[in-house]
Amino acid sequence: MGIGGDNIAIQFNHLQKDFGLAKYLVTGGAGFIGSHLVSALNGLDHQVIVLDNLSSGRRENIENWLGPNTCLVEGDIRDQSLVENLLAETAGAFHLAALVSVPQSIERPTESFSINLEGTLNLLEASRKQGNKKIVFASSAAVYGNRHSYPVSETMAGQPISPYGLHKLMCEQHAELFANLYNVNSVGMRFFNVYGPRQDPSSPYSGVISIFIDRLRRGLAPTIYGDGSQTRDFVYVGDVVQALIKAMNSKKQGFAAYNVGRGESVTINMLWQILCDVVGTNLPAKLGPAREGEIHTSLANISKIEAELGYKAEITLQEGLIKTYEWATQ
Ligand code: UD2
Repeated sequence: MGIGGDNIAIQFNHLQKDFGLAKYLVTGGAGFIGSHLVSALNGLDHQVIVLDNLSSGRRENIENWLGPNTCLVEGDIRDQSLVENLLAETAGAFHLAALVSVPQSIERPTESFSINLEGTLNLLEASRKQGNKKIVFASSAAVYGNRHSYPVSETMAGQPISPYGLHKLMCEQHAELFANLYNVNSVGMRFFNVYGPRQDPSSPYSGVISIFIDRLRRGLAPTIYGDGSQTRDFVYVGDVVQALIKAMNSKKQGFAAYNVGRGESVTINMLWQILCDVVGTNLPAKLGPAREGEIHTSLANISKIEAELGYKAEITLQEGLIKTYEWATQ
């Protein structure tokens, strides 16, 4: 698989207006979503400092952009003085470094607390000390938990059912408190199921699309957990990058949370069928036991982010699957 994804930067040239040229900190910038953001920021002529401990991120993901405008600092988001020093050099931070897996957070709840919550607090605190630099951070659909009605809207109270969801909700609550007490402006981006080129399929916790595409490449049947009737709202990584940049660009004061999805619900059975159609195969999937602690339904109401940030999910699931499959097989 190649690095790919340069076309994503081209997609964002229209965002240059009003954004101004600046230097940004991107934590988790060598990871899947972070590396696409770094590419887009480079395409917009911004300077970027990437902070990544390379635990799941990879240097190769951003190799193409390292140079005079972009540097990689290997370090931990929990290192307060490092975070403060790096934020001091920038106009604001995109905070994507996290322990991102729901099942892993169930196995290692204290580690999730430490990385996801303490890491975010470090940045909020650094911002407070430095005259309130804007923080746009990755939150999650996991803050909602299982609900009785869908789609979910930002006005619904959080009812997380995993440590990961709880810790992301606590990040948002701290961010709101920092806005009220210290005027730190921040935005929590509630990512739904993000997919696209460079998503690593190698762990059992990897995103389902990366795993399914990997199986297809190797002519192997995937395992669908449960009966496959569970649904997800899949959003292409390019659309997520658009949302992140628009959030940084927004003039809104205080704290805001936004759903970042497509607003479309797809069952895992349908997802496999669409992928088989894209590839032109007819491989039946195996069924395995349902995963513990996971939500059954996920669907975002995206009217708030559309109205307030001008976000539009541009890439259909089929288009995104084609792009991702092409990248995986190049
Ligand atoms: C996603 C996010 C997670 C969190 C959560 C919020 C990813 C990788 N994870 O978790 O960080 O934000 O949403 O709700 O995006 N599945 C299979 N077979 C496989 C792998 C997965 O059937 O080989 C199913 C799985 O049981 C689930 C669905 O596919 O129903 C999506 O799984 P996932 O791991 O891609 O993402 P999810 O929704 O658990």
